[in-house]
Amino acid sequence: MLVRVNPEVQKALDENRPVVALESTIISHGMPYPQNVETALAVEKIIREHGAVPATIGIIDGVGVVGMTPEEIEEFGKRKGILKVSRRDLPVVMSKKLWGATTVATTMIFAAKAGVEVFVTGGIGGVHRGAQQTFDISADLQELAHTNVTVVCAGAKAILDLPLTLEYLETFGVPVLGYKTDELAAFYTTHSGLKLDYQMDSAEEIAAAIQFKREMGLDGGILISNPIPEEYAMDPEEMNYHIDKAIAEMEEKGIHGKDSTPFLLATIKEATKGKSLDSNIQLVFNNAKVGAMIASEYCKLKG
Ligand code: PSU
Ligand code: MN
Repeated sequence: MLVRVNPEVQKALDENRPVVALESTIISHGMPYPQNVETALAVEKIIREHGAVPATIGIIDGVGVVGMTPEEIEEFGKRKGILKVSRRDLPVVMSKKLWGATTVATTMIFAAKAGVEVFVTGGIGGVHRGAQQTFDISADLQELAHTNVTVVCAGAKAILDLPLTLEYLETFGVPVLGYKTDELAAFYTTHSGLKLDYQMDSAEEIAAAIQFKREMGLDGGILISNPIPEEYAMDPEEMNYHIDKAIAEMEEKGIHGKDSTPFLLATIKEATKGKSLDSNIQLVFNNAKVGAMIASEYCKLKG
């Protein structure tokens, strides 16, 4: 078996009711226990309250699970040694029947396989600062280029080179739509200073754009940039200070490849004494609301 779809999720899909996919790297590598499990379960609740069925995705004994049970989510939050699995890791983790946390890229892969159009996360991977030398560009961006899933995020962290990330997405034909703003969101902060070409003011407008992309056969994802609510946003100057320090420490320690993102996230979390964790949780909640609304509108258009 390659993919196991939760019966409740399958039933919703069969009846053209809204489903929202969620990733598991944010659980196993993005937040500490027990906040990771509490957040994952609270996000699912918000999605239900907004009329959609949540489908948290992860790999259990080599099988892609679309719609983990609360017990499975709890286990994901606690268990040691769960691998961070992006596209290139997938064949090995499946053949060895391991547990794996799905990144944005692999969550998109399983969501698309199951027929889930909308996926909610916190931040996506992107072009890292210094990528001109290191070639460190997240596989998330290539997945957005090719796989038919709409990803709702709060932009990307300034650990990345945001202008280059936008250039990359443009080259690969990925629409980036600002929800109620025409500025790219920067995860902890509302403002990135980067202008987006398109502002969308309702879930209905976004659903229509998704439908045209699908009907035209323009394969690939759509990225929705939904800024963190102002009251939970962090001070950009303080964040940039911590980010620069974390990047310097990473270079000093020679950390690279798939360990870069988790290292930077953990270091920044330490440096802000958990303040960043609160923001992180709130922005995911906010994305869950918007994602459920988009999934609902898209079902109406299809139906
Ligand atoms: N950015 C965040 N939080 C995260 C991640 C990124 O702010 O948890 C995770 C996501 O799962 C994303 C992955 O898909 O890191 C990107 O890792 P990499 O840069 O190695 O592709
Ligand atoms: Mn990388």
